Amino acid sequence: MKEIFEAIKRSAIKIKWLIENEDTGYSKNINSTGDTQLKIDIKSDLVIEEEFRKISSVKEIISEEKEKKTAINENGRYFVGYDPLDGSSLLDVDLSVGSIFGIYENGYSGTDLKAVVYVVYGPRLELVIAHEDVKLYKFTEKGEFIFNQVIKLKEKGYLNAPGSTQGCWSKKHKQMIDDIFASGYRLRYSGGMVPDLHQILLKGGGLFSYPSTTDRPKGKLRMIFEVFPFAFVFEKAGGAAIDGKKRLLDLSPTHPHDTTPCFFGSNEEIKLVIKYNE
Ligand code: AFP
Repeated sequence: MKEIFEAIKRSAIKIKWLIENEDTGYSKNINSTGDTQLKIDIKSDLVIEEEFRKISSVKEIISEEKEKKTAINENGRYFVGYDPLDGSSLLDVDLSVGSIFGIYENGYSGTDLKAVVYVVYGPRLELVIAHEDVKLYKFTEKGEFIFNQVIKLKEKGYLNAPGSTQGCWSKKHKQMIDDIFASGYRLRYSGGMVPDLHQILLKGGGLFSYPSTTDRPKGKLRMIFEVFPFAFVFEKAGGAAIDGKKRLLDLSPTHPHDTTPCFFGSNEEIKLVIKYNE
């Protein structure tokens, strides 16, 4: 596992360099989810694959940018599902973006997840490892990631990050979001899952939601690359993550790019989501 964390750290430093120096324009390719790939999405994906090819413990990888799984090392133990550059459409306006890595064993169900790493490319380069607990590391002038703090959610927060557009929400979901704001929560939503969830985690709690919508009944966010990894992080940090009713980590995808509605938060906010979905 340690060599996977180290490979991700090396990738993060290289991707940060790409973000600061490379063209953030579109390529001619369309990925499996139907998004036109940015040139930097493709380059970041290659950086990560190259680093995983150097180590022995990775058996297989599946990237958000690729349709199919890629075999790495027959004798490897872990399967890594990753989104090389999540929220990359925010790069042209210079907002924070991130990379997400789910480290699985045996397969790609929520219960196969053994550890998670995510990287935040913001004004600073930060990396979070969720294994036994959730640890934040900051990249320093020494050229390495230094441990900063253990991330622990409070029972209740004050931030609300509601995804998608209101016009596509169900009446029930709109009512819940309205009630949350009426009870004093503040809106914090950049459109980048990594920085939006990182903010909730570091500010003690709140709710991030991407529900079933009229245009996307199964939600937008992908189980293997986005949803399971953050569900794991939130649970390890003392919070919870559900699809509206069920625990997200109890779900299994039937296709690598399957999506699901998702709600991540501290315990009080998730209890509220359950109440509204009864
Ligand atoms: P992009 O990778 O296309 O920028 O999408 C980012 C993302 O998958 C995730 O990071 C955000 O939380 C979510 O989309 C935002 O979606 P909405 O704009 O529909 O709220």
